[in-house]
Amino acid sequence: MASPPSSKKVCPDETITIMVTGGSGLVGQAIRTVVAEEAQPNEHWVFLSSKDGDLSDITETRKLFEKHRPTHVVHLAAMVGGLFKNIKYKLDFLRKNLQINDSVLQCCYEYKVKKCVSCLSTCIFPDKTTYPIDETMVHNGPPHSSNFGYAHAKRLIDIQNRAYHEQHGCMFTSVIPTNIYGPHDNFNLEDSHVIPGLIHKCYIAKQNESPLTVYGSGSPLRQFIYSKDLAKLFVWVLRHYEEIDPIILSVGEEDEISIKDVALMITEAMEFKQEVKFDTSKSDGQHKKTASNAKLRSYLPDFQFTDPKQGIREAVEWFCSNYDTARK
Ligand code: NAP
Ligand code: GFB
Repeated sequence: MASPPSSKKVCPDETITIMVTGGSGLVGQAIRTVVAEEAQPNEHWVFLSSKDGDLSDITETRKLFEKHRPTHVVHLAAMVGGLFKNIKYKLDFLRKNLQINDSVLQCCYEYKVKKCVSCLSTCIFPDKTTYPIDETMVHNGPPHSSNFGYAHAKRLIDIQNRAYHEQHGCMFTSVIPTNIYGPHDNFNLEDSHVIPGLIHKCYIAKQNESPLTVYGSGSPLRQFIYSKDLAKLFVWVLRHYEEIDPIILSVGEEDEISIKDVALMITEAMEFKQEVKFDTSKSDGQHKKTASNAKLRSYLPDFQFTDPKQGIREAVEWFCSNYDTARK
C-alpha cells in the first residue's frame, strides 16, 4: 500500500496539477472560466468529462490518475439532477455516486494527492431540523425522502474524508453548495433543477405563445448561488481552506427566495408576457433548507454574490444564444 501522502502545504512557486473531475458540467465549466481569467503560472488545470473515463470504475479511474498524476483534485463528478429525477432514480443516485466517490478518493490516496476538495449539497441535511442549518448538522437525522439516495451517498464523502485523514493523514475536505445555476447547466425538462428547467419551459412557451407551467405551489424557499460565484469560492477553498470539516458555500439566509419569485425573474429576463400557472399536482419537495453561511463569512466577510436577477439574466442569455448545443 502506498505510503501516507505528505500533507505539507504547496510552496508558492511549486508547479501543481489540479485535476477537476466533472469538469464539463455546470460547476466545472464555471471553474474553467474563473481560472482562465486569473491564471496562476504554477497551476496546471485538467478538466475531465465522462468521455475521458468512467469514474464509477476504479480501473478506469486509476488510468486517469496514472496519466495526469494530479497533486490536487477538485471532485465534482456525480450523477446529478433536480427534485423529479431524484424521486425517480433513488437507487441509481445512491449506487453511482458511491462508486464514483470511492474510486476517486481511493485513487487520491494511492496517488498521494496533497488535497482533494469534494462536493456535497445543502439538500442532504436532515429534513426535520432547526434553522438555519450549519455544517455541524450534516448527520443529525434522515434527509428528505425525495432524494435520500443522493443525500446518503454525498454524506458518506464527509465520513470518507475523515477516515482517510485519521488513518492516513490525507487532506481530503468538502464544500456544501446550495442550489447552483448558470451557463452550461443541464436544461433537460424532466431531469434538471428548477432554474434551468423553467428557463427551457419558458423558452418553449414564448415560442408557442402558451402559458408557462411552474410545478408545485411556488411557495418553497431556496438559496440560489450563481455558478461563477461558486467557482471563485471553490478556487479559494482549494488554495486556502485547510479544515477537513465541510464548509457551506451559499448566499445568506436573508437571500432566500421562493420558487414563484424565481419563476417571475425568469419570465422578466425572457420578456415572457403569457400567463404563469402553478401545477400543484406536482411535488414541492423540501419546503426549505435554509443554510447559514456564517462559517464562509468568517473567512471571506467581503465576498460579493451576484444579484439573482443579474445571474438569471445571464443564464437566460446563455441558453438562448446556445440553444442548439445546450444540454436539454
Ligand atoms: P453536471 O452539470 O451534471 O456535471 C456532472 C459532471 O460529472 C459532468 O462533467 C459529467 O460528465 C461528470 N460525470 C457524471 N458521471 C460520471 C462518471 N461516471 N464518470 C466520469 N464523469 C462523470 O453537475 P453539476 O451541477 O456541475 O454538479 C457538480 C457537483 O456539484 C456535483 O458533485 C453535484 O452533486 C454538486 N452540486 C450541484 C448542485 C446544483 O444545483 N447543480 C447543488 C449542490 C451540489 P459528462 O459531461 O461527460 O456527462
Ligand atoms: O432545483 P429543484 O429541482 O430541486 O427544485 P430541490 C425543485 C423545486 O422547484 C420544487 C419547483 O419546489 C418544484 O416543485 N419547480 C417548479 C420545479 N417548476 C419546476 C421545474 O420545471 N423543474 C424542477 N426541477 N422543479 C434538489 C435535490 O432539491 O436540490 C438534488 O433533489 C440537488 O439532490 C439539488 O441537491 C441541489 O432544490 O428541491
